[in-house]
Amino acid sequence: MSEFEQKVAALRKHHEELLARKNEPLEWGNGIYEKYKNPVVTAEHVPLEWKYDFDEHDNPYLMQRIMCNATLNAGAIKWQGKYCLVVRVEGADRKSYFAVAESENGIDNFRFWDEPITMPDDVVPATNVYDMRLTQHEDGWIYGVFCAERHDDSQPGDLSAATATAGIARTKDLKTWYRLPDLKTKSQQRNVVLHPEFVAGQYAFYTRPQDGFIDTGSGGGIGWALVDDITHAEIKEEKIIYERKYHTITEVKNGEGPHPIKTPKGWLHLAHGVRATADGLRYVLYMYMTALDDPTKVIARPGGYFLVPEGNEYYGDVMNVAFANGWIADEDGKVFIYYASADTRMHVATSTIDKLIDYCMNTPEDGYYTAASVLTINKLIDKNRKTLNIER
Ligand code: M1P
Repeated sequence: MSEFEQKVAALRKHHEELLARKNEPLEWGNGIYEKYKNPVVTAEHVPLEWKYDFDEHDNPYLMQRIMCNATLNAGAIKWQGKYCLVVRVEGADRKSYFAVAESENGIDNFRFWDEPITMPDDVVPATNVYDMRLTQHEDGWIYGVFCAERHDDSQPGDLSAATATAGIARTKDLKTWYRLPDLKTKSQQRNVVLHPEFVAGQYAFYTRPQDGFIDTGSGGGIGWALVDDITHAEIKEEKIIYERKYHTITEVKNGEGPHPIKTPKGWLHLAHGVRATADGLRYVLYMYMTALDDPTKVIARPGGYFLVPEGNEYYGDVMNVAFANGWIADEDGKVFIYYASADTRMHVATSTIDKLIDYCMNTPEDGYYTAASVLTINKLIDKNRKTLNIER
């Protein structure tokens, strides 16, 4: 074997060891979900053929020709019995693209399909696309709704000026995608999600109106809008269903995660909330529930965050960020929550429908004042005194 061939063999062995690595739940969580020891998809998981030129003549040093920066913010779907993530893969050139990684058990051994998704760009071309929410809609299509970013040409001197719009594509097999015109709205939009069912005979979207590319400004929170024609989707009226609030985890902004899961007790929602700190923005995940007969009516609003970056999850491209736009609910009630940490890598946390409903229904609401928080804690202490027969 030549030296080059030996290097290739060692590289492939190292890569295969990473892909085949078993994952284990971490001990001592919060009882609501279990986090796992290893991330499920990292930049190292990307197929070697996407990075290296294996022709010894052209690449004698076996260098990476196309480096990969991060794998994050994946949409998720159970597809033909496999747990599939449509991962936002970000290259060293800062461009994101979508690629499917699948696993048999949802917690380890994720492997990318041979090629990334070639998303048609036959509408107004976008500079960057990311954060796809997948929805198996009752109309029979699987939809991918994602952020399409373009330079804001109304500000020619500002190279950071951009616009965020919701791109829409659909597929029957996650391989061939058909692009539909972008969602037409009055404001910019990110974190737009398609509800899986028709509502009043129309397509329903969760939205996140925003004044600028980063700032939500007057955009009050997670919105909701109905659209009659998905092939020319236009939002005329939008109402806020989960508002931002002062001194909470959603003070700066919030956004719907994946589409909600239907349960006998209501729709289970996963979202992210953002607040400002001296060290920059902090992104955390939170949950809420809405009524089965009215997905805009909030029926459970557990206070505070549900999941935050911990330990190594803090570190990466954008520190202090937990973000989720994909989860999978199995027939047996197990739920796989896929979240990215620090805009860098993908993780899984597992729970069940019953536990998540219990969490939503029985976690005290935010009272919006310190005094209310202390009162809530004291109530629990008193209850425990009675339960445990402890004298005051
Ligand atoms: O960097 C954190 C996140 O920032 C944006 O989310 P939002 O629109 O809520 O601010 C997105 O760019 C997201 O991709 C990113 O993870």
